[in-house]
Amino acid sequence: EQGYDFQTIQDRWLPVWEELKPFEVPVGLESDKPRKYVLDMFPYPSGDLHMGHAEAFCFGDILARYWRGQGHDVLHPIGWDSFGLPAENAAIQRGIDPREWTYANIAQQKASFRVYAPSFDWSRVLHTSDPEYYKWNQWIFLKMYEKGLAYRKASWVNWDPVDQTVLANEQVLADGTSERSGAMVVKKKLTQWYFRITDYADRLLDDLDSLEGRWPAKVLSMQRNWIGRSRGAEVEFEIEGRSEKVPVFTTRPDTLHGATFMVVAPDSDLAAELAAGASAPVRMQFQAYLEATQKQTEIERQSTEREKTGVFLDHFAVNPVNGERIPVWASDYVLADYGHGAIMAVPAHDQRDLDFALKFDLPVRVVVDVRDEDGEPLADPAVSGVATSGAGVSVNSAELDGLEKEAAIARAIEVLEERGTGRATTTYRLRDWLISRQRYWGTPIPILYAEDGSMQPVAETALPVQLPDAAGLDLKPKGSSPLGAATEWATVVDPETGETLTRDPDTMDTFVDSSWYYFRFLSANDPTQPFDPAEAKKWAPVDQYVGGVEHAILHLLYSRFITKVMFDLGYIDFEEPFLDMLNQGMVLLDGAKMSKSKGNLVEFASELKEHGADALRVTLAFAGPPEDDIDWADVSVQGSAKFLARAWRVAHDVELGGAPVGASFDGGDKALRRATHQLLTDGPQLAESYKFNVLIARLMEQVNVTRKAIDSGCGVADPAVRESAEAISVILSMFAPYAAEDMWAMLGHEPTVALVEWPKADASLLVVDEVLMIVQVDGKVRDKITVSASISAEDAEAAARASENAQRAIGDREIVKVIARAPKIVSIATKP
Ligand code: ANZ
Repeated sequence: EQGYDFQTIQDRWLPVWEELKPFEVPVGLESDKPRKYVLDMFPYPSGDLHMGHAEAFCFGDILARYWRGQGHDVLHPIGWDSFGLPAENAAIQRGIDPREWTYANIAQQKASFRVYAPSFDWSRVLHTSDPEYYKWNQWIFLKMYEKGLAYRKASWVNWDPVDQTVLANEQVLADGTSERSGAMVVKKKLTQWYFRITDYADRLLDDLDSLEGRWPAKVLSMQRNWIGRSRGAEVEFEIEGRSEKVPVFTTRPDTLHGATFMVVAPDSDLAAELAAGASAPVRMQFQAYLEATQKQTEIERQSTEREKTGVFLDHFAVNPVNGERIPVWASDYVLADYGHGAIMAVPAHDQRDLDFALKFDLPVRVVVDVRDEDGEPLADPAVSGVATSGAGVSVNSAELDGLEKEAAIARAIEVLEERGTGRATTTYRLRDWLISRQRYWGTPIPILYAEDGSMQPVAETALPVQLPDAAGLDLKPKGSSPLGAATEWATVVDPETGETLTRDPDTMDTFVDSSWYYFRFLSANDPTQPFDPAEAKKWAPVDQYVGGVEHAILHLLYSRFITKVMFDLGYIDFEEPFLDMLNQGMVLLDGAKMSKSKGNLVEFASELKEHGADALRVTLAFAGPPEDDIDWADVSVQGSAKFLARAWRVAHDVELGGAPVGASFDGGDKALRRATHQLLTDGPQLAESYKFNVLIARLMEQVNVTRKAIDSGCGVADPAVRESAEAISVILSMFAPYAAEDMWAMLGHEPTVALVEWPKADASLLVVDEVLMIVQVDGKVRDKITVSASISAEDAEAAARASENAQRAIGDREIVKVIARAPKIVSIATKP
């Protein structure tokens, strides 16, 4: 008989589980059990699984297994986010087909998962690069197009000059470089497809309230800031010589009387139009300035450190509240795609405007009397160089004079509305979602163009528009999609009209793929629809989502958006896709992020081989709260293995000499039973608040008390030992499925322990039947002694009299009276 050996145990149970398929939940399952949908953010097949995957999938699996143990049907699917640039770039570098590269990596990750053994339902596997999947991306696109939620527009985009592709704002790092290639991002004008996510800005913002306390606070605030709702007013300015009025967005309509010039974004259409009507030298100056602006990142443009620059556009606007002529400038601190791309500048009360006014010698007029805490007026901004941007009372502002900020804003809006020159409005930082990518390895956009440029959607019955073979295509980035060169693919003859049509050559942003994959899992193999609404009613939304905080903004925002679109289309009856979310920390080494380039990579595959799946999982879960980073240099996988061996030994001892399977636990050792039932009582609360490390510590304690009971207590034959061993096996299966299964078998049960419900905690066993009794001598507490809760008055008195501390306090005085209030207190009175 040999001892605990992870390899033997893995080899024993893996084939059994693969035969049993215990985690498959059939589509159409009818069951009275409550349900949970537990989902891990699906992996990107960039190579083999790494330690980050090991950690994230460990936590997701703990929760999936926990809910099964609580008697739930659990849907815990897995798939691959298998389209995207890295596959394509790697393929270009190695001269192989991105498809081959991708599916080889998927196969490798599947093989690693097989041994690591997360409790996935393998019957619902999906890969977003399969036509059976991306067909439905195209279907969603067509639905969005029908609803006016997908549209095309020409705009300045962030362009990665190395990867030769468009980047979302979020992919441009704070230093202006591309998150993908590290190159400085430039601006380029392109006509592309957008999803109208801005139509959903209010709902996306307001519905975050329902996730309060369920999503990490940090993620909620990142989502809120990203949407960036700003309430204010839209004010229309007339520009001399132009028939159309120009609207500006301001949060401070109360400062309108202090607007002494107007600034437009150099890269806006308005700036180009105004410059076109200016003198030749102004036109040239403007052109040069525009080019300089386009080299700046949005962050540089908004920096308050940079000296202000600009060009006077040779035009004047008219301030609608006082008829004053004010000059119109172009400056890069005004952004083209925020508000209306033009502002009314109020230098006295806005620092950017003041910096600009002082640089170009423009007038500064105070219209708000702002004071310090002592009630003293602040220094004149024109002199101090510091704008007074705080709240105060309006001055020099006609009908607003004497009003406090909020009242003044409200009154200013009323006045604007009365005169028809402005109105209350709300602006958002959120931009529409640019989904066109000029790359090969993605979902083709299902749109056809006629020779006259008009477009028509591909018929739903003609989906999927399949990606052509990569063979013969030059995938190297060159600013237009490689698909355009696939002439045979790109050219379509309309069967009805005989007209020659051309396919849109772009592919979709891969965030489209991941924005709805949690729906596809519900009907992963259904060729007739993206998902079955009846299945969604059963399982969705996702109860528990687990993944990295790096997806705090985009993926979650897009998923929330698509969910709301599905709701509006009538396919589902809920509006938020993910109810509870756990963001795991990172796995570090010596305090640093692991990476190949730094040479500090701990390879998941080699760790798995050396220590086995169970020890790795226990180590990851025991290292600390799951939200915290784990430093692999600080953990002890050996320690985890030792704990597993100790736990396993307990079951092994019961197998050899314990109470028989099915034996009644009544009458078993009380102290051990109490420990077991305390663990069963506390476990759920710990698991549901993600305190996996604490739960493992409790399991360790339980193994220790059980070992003591066997070796120097009630002995292995006591039924309480079997009860404890079974509880350990069931709870341990959340963390260490192999060891737990082996224990369960040694305890005489059939596989699999993963589907066994936790034993019910018996509250009556928790009643503590020992208490601390106080012993007083002449009114002073002299001792506290442990006695049975049901001790009699006589026994209590005897115990008190026997106390050494009490005897010392009594000395040689005579005891005159003893009052015993068992089991709480015994008071002894003496005669001095
Ligand atoms: C006049 C004014 C007076 C302003 C004042 C502020 C203080 P948030 O809060 O971020 O929404 N603004 C408007 N559109 C802009 C653009 N495209 N690029 C750069 N700045 C723009 O900021 C709104 C304020 O930012 C607006 O209110 C406008 O300046 C400026 F004492 O209007 B304000």
